[in-house]
Amino acid sequence: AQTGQHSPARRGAAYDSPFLRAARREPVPHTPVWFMRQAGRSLPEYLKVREGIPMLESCTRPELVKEITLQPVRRHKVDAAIFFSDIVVPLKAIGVGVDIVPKIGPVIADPIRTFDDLQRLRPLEPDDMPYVTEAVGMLVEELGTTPLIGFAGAPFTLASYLVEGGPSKSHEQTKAMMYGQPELWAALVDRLADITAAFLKIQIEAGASAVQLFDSWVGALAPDDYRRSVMPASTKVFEAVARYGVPRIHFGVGTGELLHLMGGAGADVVGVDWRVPLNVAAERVGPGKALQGNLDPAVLFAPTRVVETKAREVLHAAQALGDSGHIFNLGHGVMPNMDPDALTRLVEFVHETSAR
Ligand code: 1CP
Repeated sequence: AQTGQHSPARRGAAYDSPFLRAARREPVPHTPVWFMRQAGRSLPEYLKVREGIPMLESCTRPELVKEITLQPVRRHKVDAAIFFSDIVVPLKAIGVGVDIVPKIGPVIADPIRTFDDLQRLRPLEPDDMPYVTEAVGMLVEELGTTPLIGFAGAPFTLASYLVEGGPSKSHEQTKAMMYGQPELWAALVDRLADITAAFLKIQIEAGASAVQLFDSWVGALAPDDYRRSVMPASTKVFEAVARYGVPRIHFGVGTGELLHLMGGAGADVVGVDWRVPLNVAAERVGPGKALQGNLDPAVLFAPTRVVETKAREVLHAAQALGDSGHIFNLGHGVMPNMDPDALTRLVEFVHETSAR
């Protein structure tokens, strides 16, 4: 009975786009490129439409979400759009007290520290976020052959915000729970896996043709701890969306030592930060997976010829993958003070240099 919903990507207008072809490791006319955090504060047109509207509220307004998601596609001619939302939107949708504070990031009113606190993490239902279904539907219609990437925060990264109460560099409370109360930790990340899987499903059912699971801060862990304490929950997320047949991308920062395990959790495409050259990453991840990355975002602050030299190095290292299987991106997100014109030029350069 589910067959009709199994593979929207197969039927979608974006199915043969360079981005989706590369994710499936099929031949491409040029290396596709998009940027993590391509929408947002680097764009004057974003700052204009967001004026006076708090971040989390903006995520609940479909017309606004559509406009912001399309802005970088129009401006930079990137090969994919990423849905404008945030990793904490599903938490807000189930009633967790969370706000996004300017210049700080997500702040949690009452951090999760005990088994009792877990009761606040109830399952996420599609009816909790009708605005997501509506915005994705409108976007897919408008984007035509350009794919829309849905996304979510992975259990570890969400747990870090929930346990710490906000952004953290050391993740000390999070690790204290993981090491000191393994049963509580396992229950926490398992609940988060269900919420994350539900958020991804809502986006896929509405028409997203790929998904990216952001485990931005998991590079803080050693491989054995990742394998024991994080991988089961991330695997659960990937398995929950496997039946849709849309490419699943997995990314984190500082994950050089974890790339093999992150691929093993069930990703079709492994995102790589700038610390590991793509030819080395290809060896670590092993055959059968595409790679995404990995120009150091800070390079964009250097002169154009330097950006081009470094971008060429990334394309060259990606040749280790063979003819396809590379999606060009930065090694982490676009920074708010980046010159958007430098990004537009980079897209053009990657397209021209990689044209087959
Ligand atoms: O008012 C604003 O403009 C706030 C800035 C902002 C924006 C534009 C936040 C707060 N979130 C977002 C949107 C967002 N968040 C997107 C869509 C935009 C796009 O990519 O084009 C995405 C994919 C995210 C995902 C996200 N949020 C991640 C994972 C990606 C990554 O960069 O590693 C993380 C860790 C967050 C948390 C978060 N939300 C906002 C900030 C500033 C942060 C990071 C805070 C921290 O350092 O811990």
